[in-house]
Amino acid sequence: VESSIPEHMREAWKKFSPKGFTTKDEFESEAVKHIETTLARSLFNCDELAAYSGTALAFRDRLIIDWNKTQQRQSFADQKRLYYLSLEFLMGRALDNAMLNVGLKNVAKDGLADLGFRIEDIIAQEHDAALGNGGLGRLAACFLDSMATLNYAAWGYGLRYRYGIFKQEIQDGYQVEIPDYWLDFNPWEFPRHDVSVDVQFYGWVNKYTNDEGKQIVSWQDGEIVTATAYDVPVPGYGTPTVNNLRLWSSKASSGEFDFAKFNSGEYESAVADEQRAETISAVLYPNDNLERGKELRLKQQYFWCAASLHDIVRRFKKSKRKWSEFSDQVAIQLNDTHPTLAIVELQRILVDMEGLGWDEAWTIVTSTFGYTNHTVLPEALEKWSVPLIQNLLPRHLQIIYEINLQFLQSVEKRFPKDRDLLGRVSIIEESQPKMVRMAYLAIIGSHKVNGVAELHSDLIKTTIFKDFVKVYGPDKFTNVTNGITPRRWLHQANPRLSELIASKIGSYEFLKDLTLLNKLEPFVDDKEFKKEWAEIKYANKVRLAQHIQTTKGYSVNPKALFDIQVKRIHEYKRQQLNIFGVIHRYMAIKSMSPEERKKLVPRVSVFGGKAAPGYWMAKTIIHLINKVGEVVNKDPDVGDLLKVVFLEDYNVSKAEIIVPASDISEHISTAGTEASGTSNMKFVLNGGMIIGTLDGANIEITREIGEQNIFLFGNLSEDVEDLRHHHFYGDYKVNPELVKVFDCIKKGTFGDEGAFGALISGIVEHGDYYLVSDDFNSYCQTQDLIDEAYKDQDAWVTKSITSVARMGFFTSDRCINEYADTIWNIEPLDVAEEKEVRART
Ligand code: GL2
Repeated sequence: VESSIPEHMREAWKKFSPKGFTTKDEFESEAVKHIETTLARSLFNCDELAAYSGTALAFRDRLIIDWNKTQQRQSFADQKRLYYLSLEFLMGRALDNAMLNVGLKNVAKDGLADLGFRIEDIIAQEHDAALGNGGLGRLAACFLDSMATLNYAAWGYGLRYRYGIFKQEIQDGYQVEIPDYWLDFNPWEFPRHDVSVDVQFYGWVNKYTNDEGKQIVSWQDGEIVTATAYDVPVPGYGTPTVNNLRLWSSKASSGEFDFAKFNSGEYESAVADEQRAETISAVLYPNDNLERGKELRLKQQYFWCAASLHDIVRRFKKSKRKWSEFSDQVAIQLNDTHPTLAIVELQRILVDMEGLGWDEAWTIVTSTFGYTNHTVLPEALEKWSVPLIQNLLPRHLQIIYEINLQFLQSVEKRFPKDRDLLGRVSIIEESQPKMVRMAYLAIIGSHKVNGVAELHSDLIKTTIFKDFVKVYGPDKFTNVTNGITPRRWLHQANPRLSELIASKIGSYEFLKDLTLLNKLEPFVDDKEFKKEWAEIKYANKVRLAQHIQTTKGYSVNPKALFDIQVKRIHEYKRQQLNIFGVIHRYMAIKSMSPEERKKLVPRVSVFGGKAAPGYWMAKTIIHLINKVGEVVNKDPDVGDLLKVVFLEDYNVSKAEIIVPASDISEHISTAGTEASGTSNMKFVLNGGMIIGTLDGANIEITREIGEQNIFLFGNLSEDVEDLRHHHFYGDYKVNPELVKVFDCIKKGTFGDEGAFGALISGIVEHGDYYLVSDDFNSYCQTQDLIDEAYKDQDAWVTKSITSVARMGFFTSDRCINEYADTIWNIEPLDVAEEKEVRART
């Protein structure tokens, strides 16, 4: 690594290079300096937003110092790096996280108090960075946190959307989408105008033999769009490592913004070109577990893959190593199939641009990539039409066909008698039009394929990728069960619980080694400890009740059992099962005598989550929940016994308030449909119980915390197929209790019954694909068991503590170490020396 500053002048640099604040006074001085100079505000017009900005800029400076050093250290170390390619990074807010990770939150708290502000109010000023839909995007954010905390040299690569996931409002019970323009003031990104890549689209392929007799392939003409890098620092917890998340933004290339056009009076068309280019990174597609095959989405994917790959290759070439060493220096993980074109792009770079032979290049490619599958739902498996790719990426289509040809030839050789196999594993689906199956391309181009929970990883081997297990053998397929970062999801979201745990087990080390939570088990009978544990849960419920009061305008009783289901709204996640259960409960309460009602456990049913704007059934579910709430919440027969709350605009920062406040949370997907789920882990880690099906990571949570500490119900995944078959061909009858619920809806109890017709007919007439009726009985019975269990608060708290003590496995640190060992083959960097230097200065 070379420096542009001559040796003898470096002393001046060293003398003046900033150290970053550590004391309260230093923090105040930095914050005030930023408020007065960077923001040009004064003591007389400093509102909370300005105070947030000043605080964020002060912390940003602090992070940058460590960030620069980390990047230098990683360059010097010259070790293998991991690149995590994800179209989604659901980061949430950065300030609180930065404060906790550098260990200076209390300093900031006291400093802000001196300046006249409450730290909570300042933190709340920040706009969420909501560049993701749900679990998949949040997983990527947790992974970045763990990679930095564990000192891995790892970068994230994504898109800098101008609009993140839409904001949700509820109007008259319906979801309304509002654009999320989040970049007004974002102190956490650094535009790198000097780091850009020109990305090509359309055009045609010219193949010819040059004078030396070599086959040359060149992709010509078309349209060029420039990718500009925006870097976001990712601090680790309790370590000097600050990694980099690089997000690409699109703009017309200077060549493209055609000055000739401009001068000849075609101003409008020149500006239109410019806008067309900017459109590529303009908006996050708001679908979760659904692919729609839109050209702009394909453009996004290629734009981001091409920019990232060229950036990675550029960095590798600086090292002057041989190409054969590429995969010793570079590991690339594909977060779902969205970045699959990266495989094709690397092959293109190596063969067309760097002149490597096909086989040599392909060996490099396949030893570089790993692919994570996140779903078995057929509607979510990406396929792109051949004509679309042909038009947008003509050279890539040729390469895909060549990859497929070579692959199929090798399969044919090994399985000469199995003719059907070739059609089944072909990357090209012989439909009208032909389609490219991206998951197949991802498998063929990677050295490892992993699922995200044990059941899911088994299912992909026996269902959607069965034939590939035959071709490659089982070892190519592996499991890495998802995890969550305990820094954000315990320490930041639930500081009092984190403090109580630390006081019991002697330190905050558990935030870096979550298995240390098991030291809590000896205290399950400690009266004082249990009392404090219960008090903290109660305080968190009071906090959520206040949030409900301010956002919804009515009060709920914090002593009631809080039953929470927050996640994307999806038929397979079965919020409809939950709300039908709520109606069932409502009808039961209505039919009870006052004496009977006195024995009931009061309940607050909380829902939250966004529906994809085009997902009409999911929107109908939201509508029903809101209409049930309107009726139940003002029914004098019910009073405090049941409240139904739909919280608008569920996002990461709201989750930080909601998750610590649950008594019970619901993870009730049809068995075999939820690949993992990660909010289940967050709720249990915060001392909540869960009601769930034997699906995704619920199964492993059960194994870890014990069957007596979880409320399981419903059919098993191995029975789902038969049940579905029976719905169509057997003497299928809808559960009679559920029929009563439907009758109640049809009577117009919750307003216009026609509005909910499709929800009912989906179950009664169209085969009940998600098995709501099959699971309804066992769901309701389990809810009754929960009521009973909740009456014994002492036993409940015991379950809560025991469960938390056994949650060590579900940290994302464990995931990242597993990926590092079994897929990426990377080692953490030693930062001991750096830590010492920090401690001394
Ligand atoms: C998902 C799965 O649905 C979810 O179960 C899993 O926890 C996450 C992370 O692995 O991935 N797959 C997917 O397409 N989305 C998810 O949240 N959107």
